[in-house]
Order: sequence, then C-alpha cells, then structure tokens
Amino acid sequence: MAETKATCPYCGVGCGVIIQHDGERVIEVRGDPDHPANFGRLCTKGSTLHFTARPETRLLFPELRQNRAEPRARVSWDQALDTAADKFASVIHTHGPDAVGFYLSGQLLTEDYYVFNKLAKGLIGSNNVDTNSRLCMSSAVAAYKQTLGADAPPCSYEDFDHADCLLIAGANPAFAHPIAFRRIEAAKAARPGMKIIVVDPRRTDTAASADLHLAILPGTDIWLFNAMLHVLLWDGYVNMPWIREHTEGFEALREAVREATPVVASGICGVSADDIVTAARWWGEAQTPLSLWCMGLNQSHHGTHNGTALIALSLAVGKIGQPGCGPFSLTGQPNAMGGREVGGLSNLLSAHRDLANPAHRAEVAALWGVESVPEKPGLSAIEMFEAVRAGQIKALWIACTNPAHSMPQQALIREALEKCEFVVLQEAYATTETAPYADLLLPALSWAEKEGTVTNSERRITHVNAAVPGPGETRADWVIARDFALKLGEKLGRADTARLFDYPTVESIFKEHADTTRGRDLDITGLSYAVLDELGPQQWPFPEGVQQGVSHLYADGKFETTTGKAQFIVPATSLTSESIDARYPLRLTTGRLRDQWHGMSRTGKTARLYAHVDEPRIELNKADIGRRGLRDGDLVRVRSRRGSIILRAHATEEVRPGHAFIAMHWGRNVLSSAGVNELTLNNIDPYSKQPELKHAAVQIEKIELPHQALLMRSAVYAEVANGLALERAAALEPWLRKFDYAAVSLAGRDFAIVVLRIAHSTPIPAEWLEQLDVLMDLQGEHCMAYADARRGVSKKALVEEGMLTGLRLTGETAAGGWLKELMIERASIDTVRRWLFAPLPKAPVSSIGRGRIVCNCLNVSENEIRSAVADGKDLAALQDALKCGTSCGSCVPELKRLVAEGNKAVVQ
Ligand SMILES: Nc1nc2c(c(=O)[nH]1)N[C@H]1C(S)=C(S)[C@@H](COP(=O)(O)OP(=O)(O)OC[C@H]3O[C@@H](n4cnc5c(=O)[nH]c(N)nc54)[C@H](O)[C@@H]3O)O[C@H]1N2
Ligand SMILES: Nc1nc2c(c(=O)[nH]1)N[C@H]1C(S)=C(S)[C@@H](COP(=O)(O)OP(=O)(O)OC[C@H]3O[C@@H](n4cnc5c(=O)[nH]c(N)nc54)[C@H](O)[C@@H]3O)O[C@H]1N2
Ligand code: SF4
Ligand SMILES: [Mo]
Repeated sequence: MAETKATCPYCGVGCGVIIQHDGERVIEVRGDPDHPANFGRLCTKGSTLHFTARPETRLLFPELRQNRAEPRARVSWDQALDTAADKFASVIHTHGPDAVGFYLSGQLLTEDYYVFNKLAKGLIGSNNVDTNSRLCMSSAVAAYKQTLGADAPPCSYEDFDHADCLLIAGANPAFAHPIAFRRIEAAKAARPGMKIIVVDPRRTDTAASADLHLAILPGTDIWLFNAMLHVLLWDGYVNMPWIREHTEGFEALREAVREATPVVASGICGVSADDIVTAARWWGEAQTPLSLWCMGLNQSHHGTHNGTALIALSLAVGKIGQPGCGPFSLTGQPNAMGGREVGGLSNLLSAHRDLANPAHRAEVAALWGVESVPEKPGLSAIEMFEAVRAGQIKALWIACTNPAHSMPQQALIREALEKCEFVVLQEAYATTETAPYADLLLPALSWAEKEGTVTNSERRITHVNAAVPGPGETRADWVIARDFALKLGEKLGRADTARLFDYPTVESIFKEHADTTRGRDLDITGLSYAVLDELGPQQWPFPEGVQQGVSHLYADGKFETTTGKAQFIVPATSLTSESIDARYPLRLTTGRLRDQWHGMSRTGKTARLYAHVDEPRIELNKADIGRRGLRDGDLVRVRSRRGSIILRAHATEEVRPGHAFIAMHWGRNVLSSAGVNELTLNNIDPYSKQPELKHAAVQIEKIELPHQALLMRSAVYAEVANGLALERAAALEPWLRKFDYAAVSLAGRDFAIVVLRIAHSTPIPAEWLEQLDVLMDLQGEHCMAYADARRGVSKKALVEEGMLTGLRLTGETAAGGWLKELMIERASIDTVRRWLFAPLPKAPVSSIGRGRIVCNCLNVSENEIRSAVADGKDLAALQDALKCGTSCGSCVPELKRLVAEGNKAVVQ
C-alpha cells in the first residue's frame, strides 16, 4: 500500500491527511501526524473521506445538449471545449465581454482559481468572476480591509493555547471546525482559568461548553460589541496610549457607543446587562483576549460591520499581533483563503490587489503582459445571478459549487438558470441540483486525484498531492480552464493566448502566482512545491530568503492601511433586514450539521454520516411545538415571504422560543423541496455584497398528510450493499417530486441502507407503490406481504439469510424506527418475526432500541450513553466504559452535554 500526503477537502481548518491507496483506488485515510493544523487528528467527515472516493457516483465524461428539450449526450473533450469556446466567443462578439460570467468556488485549489481569474480578467476582459466565498467569507474580508488594511487573519491556531479569554461569536466550531475545537478543548483542559464566551442565538454544543453563553437575538451582535466597548471605556480597560499611536477613528466610535449602555443593549440583544458586563470585564482583564467568528456574523446585511465591531474590541485594548491575541476569522471552505490570494472575487486582483485601484490594475497588467485589466467592477454572486435573470449575462460558467442549492431565494436562481442561454457546469458529481440546468457538463478530478496548493484559516499553505488517477475522463480544474482559454483566445483572435496560458505543469501556475505576490502583504516568493515538501506547510508571508512563515501579523503595530494605522469604524446599528411580525412570527436561522457538508454530494453518499441526524427537519423550541398543538416529529409547512417547504418538526432546547433552525444541507436531491434556501432572502451587505443567509421571518402550520409510507432496502453482502444503496438513492430522486413530502437518506455503517419516507395528502396510487417496489427490489419469493385494503394498509418485508433486508410500510409506519435498527444491526429476524407487520412503535424485544448514534467512529448510541450517565458515569467513565468520544472526538461536546443533562435530571 502506498501513502500520499494531501489535505482534507472539507473545512477551513485544513487538516493534513495521509491517503492510503494501491495506486488505483483509495483504501483508507488517516490524519497526518506532522501537519501543524491537526497533528494527526481528523473529525467524522475527514476520517470517512475514503468512502466518498467511489467512482460509481462520479461524473465521468463530458456531456452536451444542443437544446433544452433534449437530454445531454456524451461528447469528446475536444468537442465539449470547442462548443464552449464557440458559444462564449459568439456572446462576447455580439454582446461584449460582460455578457459572460464565471461563478467559482472556495473549494478549488489556488492554481485552478488563478487560471480562471486570468482567463476572465486577462483574456476575456471582464471582471465577472465571483465565487461562493461571496456567500461565506466576503464580510470578513471587507472587515479586515476596512480596519487592518488587508485581508489577512493575523492569528494562528496556536493562539488557542495562549488565550486567556476566547470570545466565539457567530460560530459553532464544535460542528463546523471540529479539529480547531479539539484544540480549544485541550487548551481549556490545560488552563481551566481560560474564559470562553460564546455569542450565538442557539445553545449549540459550542455554546454549551462555554463559561458564558450570550444567547442574543439574531442580528444584534453590533449592539452587544458596542456595549462591551462601552463597559471597557467606562471601566478603564481601554489602552489609550496604544490607540493614539497605532490607530485612527477612535473618537467617533467612542461617541457612537456612548448610548450603548449594557442596559440599552440588553433590551435589544435579549440577554442580561450583567452578562454583557461580565463578558466585557473578562475581555478587559485578559492579558490575551482572542476572538473567533464565522457565518453567524458574516451572513448578515451588516456582516462587514459585525466584523469591524468585533475587531474594534481587540484594537481598543491594543491586543493584536502577540501570541494568544487578536481577531481571528475562521475560514469556511478549505481554500477560500487561496482564492482571495489570487484575486478570485469580482472586486479583487492577484495578490490582494484591488480592482478599484488604477496602480494595482497596471501592476497586474504588466505582470500578465496584457495591455490592461478592465476597470469596470465585476458582478458579485447575487448581482451576477440577477444579471443572468435579466438576460444581461448570457453564458455562465459554474465550477465546483452548486448554486441551485446554496444561493438564497432559490426561485430566482432557478429562473436565472432556466433563462441563461448557455450554462457550463464543471463538477465532480453528476447529481447535484445545478446539473439539470447545465447545457455542458464537464467532469472534474476531485479529492485524492488532484495536485496543487490550499491555504487554511491560519494562512498556512499546504502542497496537496494526487494519490490516484481520476475515473473516466475526469480532468483537473486548472487543465479544463487552461484548455478552454487556449481555444477561446484563438476564436477571439488573441495572438498572445498561448503565452498567457503556457502552463505545462500545475507548479508553473504556482510559480507565476508566487511572483505576483512579491512585495505584497502575502509575499510568498520564498515558497515552491519543493520548499513546502521539505519544510512542511507554511504560513504566509514567506518572502525569498526566510526559513519560516509568520505566525502573528502586525506584531510591530504597523498596519496595511495607507497611514499604517488601524482604523476604528462606526458600525451600522440596523438589525436583521426582515423582522418578525404577526404573519411571520418566527426568527429562522440556518447553518450546519456536524456530519454533513453543504449540498451533500460527498458526505451524503456515506451511510454512517446520517447516523447523527437521519432526516431533514426544522428545529423548534418545545414550547412552540406545544403551543401550536404539534408533537415532536409532526410534519409542518414552513413559509416565508419567498416560498414554503414541508419538514418534520423537531423539538429541542437548543433554540429559544420564537426561533427556528434549519440546516442548509438538504436540497432537492434528498427532499421534496429545495430546502431552506427556498425561504431565505437575497438582501446583501453594502460593502461585502454578502447575502443575509442567516435570517428570515417564517411561520409554521401543521399539515395533514395522512397517507404515509416508509421504504428501506439493504443488501446481504457488503461488497454490493453500498453500490446498490447509492444506485437506488439516485433512482429515487425523481420520485421525491411526486409527493407532498418525501425524503431519501442512507442508514447503516458498513452495509448501507437506503431509506425513503413519504407523506401525501391523497392515497398513494397502487401503481406508484408497485414501481417503487421494483426500484427497491422488494419482490420475489422471500418477500412477505400483508394488506388491509379497508384501512389502506399494506406492508412488505424481505427476509434474506435470516435478516430483514427490505421493508415497505404503507398506511401504518409506526414500527419504522425499530425495524430500521433491526436492519442496521443486521440482527436475526427470528425473535421478532411474528411482530414484523404489527404497528408497534417500540421494539418487542429489549435488544433493539439503541436510538440515534452519537459517537460515529465507535458506533455508540444516545440511549446507551444516557443509561450509562444514569448509572452515574461522568465523561471519563463513559469514555472508559463505552469508548465513545475516544477516536475523532467530534462527539465529546455532545457527551459533555448528555452528562450535564443527566446530572441536572438527578438534582431535579
Ligand atoms: N460539518 C460541517 N462543517 C463545515 C461546513 C459544513 O457544511 N459542514 N461548511 C464549512 C463552511 S463553508 C463554513 S462557511 C463554515 C461555517 O461555520 P459556522 O459559521 O461556525 O457554522 P454555521 O452553522 O453556518 O453558523 C454558526 C452559528 O451562527 C449562529 N447565528 C445565526 N445568526 C446569528 C447572529 O445573528 N449572531 C450570532 N452571533 N450568531 C448567529 C447559528 O446559530 C450557528 O450556530 O463551516 C465549515 N465547516
Ligand atoms: N441557507 C444557507 N445557505 C448557505 C449557507 C448557510 O449557512 N445557510 N452557507 C453558504 C456558504 S458559507 C457556502 S460556502 C455555500 C456552499 O455552497 P456550495 O458551494 O454550493 O456547496 P458544495 O456542496 O460544497 O459545492 C461544491 C461542489 O463542488 C463539487 N466538487 C467537489 N470536488 C470538486 C472538484 O475538485 N472540482 C470540481 N469542479 N467540483 C468539485 C461537489 O460535488 C459540490 O457539488 O453555501 C452557502 N449557502
Ligand atoms: S476539521 Fe474535519 S472537516 Fe475540517 S479539515 Fe479537519 S478533518 Fe476535515
Ligand atoms: Mo462557507
């Protein structure tokens, strides 16, 4: 078995992985013990990466359709790229360069991005290049630039070990940056005096493990930060000498926060004034105050000022640039940082240059050897799709992102994609929600197959290697961009194309990129693939001649602004852009689950990643569920001013009364609706142009869908189980649209089970059920059937090798829960055979009834943990007895919570 070093392609922690393979196929994955981001650890998602590297789910060949009425057909690469070049050239000739657009992704490698950026800005002459980072990091970028002068997170992960006050605002790293959170847990365990404050409307696992949780009302962070600054001023914690020497604009901010007393803020934020004062004093007293933030601040119509107000807290106490201090923006995607470094947003140019700056434009033109870089600002993500919808952009190139799922206000996105004359989609998987809109589908290499570099949250660049060849005719993203550029340049009559895109290897792109950074804040002229391989991953800047990158920026108190001084900004004091009212009385927020990644094109194909949350749902406070005469698990219609979806209601104490939460992951691939972005709105921040994906006002109502069905199917043999489950799940997708509510998911561990849940207002036609039976292979001599036509109940069970391997319950689905567990456990059917068709909500024998899986690595369930806690076990004893939380550690925050809940129950 061979081993190849790469990084995990999920979150911005940027963990190093070692891919174990045989040169053809990925066999296993483990954490790279030498990587400074994770030192060998991986979370649930990283440690199951090898399950995603399966060719059967991949897009293998280019596919093209001549018109929308026809299905796409396989074509050669030459034909695919020729067609694309023809189409783009003709649009550019007729309508000008701004009639085309590129919508890219923070999950591309730096080299991929670089080529796309040059293609648009250097060859075509349009700045219409934007990425999904606009939905993600652009407010943090704008906040850093407004205050510190450059898009550069000044901190490092090692700061967790030195911080004595950690303020986590609008981030849930226990789920979204698990390995960073493991480091925070370790720091807290080593120095219990370290104070952790979490600002989040929800009581997340992150919040539950904090010393102080400020469960503010959504959108009120600025009021909280202003009030904290007010207390810092009042109590004399502000470092005036440092402020005078190193900053500008403090007087105006001081004036602005005069009225923001803790009492005033308390009324707006919905937390106690005492808690605000406590937070401010902990921050003020700290020798080393460190803040962390992510989408809870960025995805707001005042996301930039959420960031600047938080950064102001570090500047006010003069604590930046030293170990353990500073404002640290957590990057969402694995390479959103790299994308920004090469200028991959419509307002940026290579090496953190600004498009609005004529000198910067001239520098980039000179570096590329082109006459000029276009002056006209490009369109940002939301604006770009609006321009597509308005018919101004006629050809759209989408790579490594799934806008028909992840953009807000999906109805508008669908309209745009339908209207667009020519949509190219460059994807690794054929099944995303955007794929049906693609006129040209181009198969890309993916994780474990591609080489290049990525930059993680702490500015650390890692050289990612390819371990195995890609399946079918997949090609590297940069190769696709380069080859398209060569063809397009020819059609546009550009004689310099071959020189512009003379990239024989991926490293030749890296070299050119590194050259463009000379003398800039992110100077990496000292780095090459060889240096990275020899010294290991390095933080920028890393100019020629140095031996090591820089862990803390601004140590000398000099900033990247024109005056060299950091800027205080007076923030906007608006709240959410849509407020609740009598018709839409619930505050909806959106975000992430621990074990799923965005549109689930990869995590959604790994059965065990459904064990933590196994069905789409809206999370509501128990009080709201009760008040509306609902029960936990009822189906509800969730409506906003933009649209409505049906989901199962899940009662939880994590959200406050009057609030609701829906995870962003479930879309039309797994659900009868487009999911939460049917409800969100596309209001944007004026500086960052980031949409307010976190807030919307919604209503819920109970919906009667009396005709329910549950279908499940596994297999007898492990070799075929996963392949069959994935095949069946894909085949079920079009069926999701036929029912009022339907959701498809996987279950199980080594033997994947496909699960389809249906609820419908009218009786489900018998011929549909027959077709579904065929699709799920619920037929043959081993299939038992039961029917009671009068009650509309019909059931089928397939028993193979003494195990339940297939099931359909129609009309009466109460037994679904324990039968699913029976299937997952692959238990013998003998003891329960006679109850198979009984409407028993609980298992007739006690060996079944494990409940939800909390520890995914070691397969430990919630019921097992709860009963051990009831026996008096604490975290250490739980880990000792059940082994839960001893592998990747992603469930440790939840284990702590279950222990705490158990203790509380005892006291009561
Ligand atoms: N498991 C998993 N991890 C991921 C990802 C994934 O898809 N799955 N995606 C990655 C990406 S691209 C990103 S951007 C990151 C996102 O990482 P995070 O931002 O940490 O995750 P989210 O769940 O989107 O949002 C964080 C929290 O913001 C809170 N919030 C909502 N509104 C407000 C508000 O007004 N104020 C405050 N203070 N908080 C608020 C929500 O309740 C939520 O708990 O995760 C990365 N990591
Ligand atoms: N309501 C709501 N909406 C949100 C958010 C939210 O919090 N709430 N978060 C927003 C944020 S922060 C983000 S970052 C976005 C994420 O939204 P998207 O970018 O749409 O999410 P992904 O599903 O990660 O899309 C990446 C796609 O690239 C494909 N892919 C994987 N590897 C490769 C490769 O090597 N090459 C190519 N060409 N393709 C590949 C995958 O199959 C996948 O379909 O969602 C945003 N939308
Ligand atoms: S924390 Fe998990 S998802 Fe993020 S990079 Fe590390 S292993 Fe991957
Ligand atoms: Mo993101």
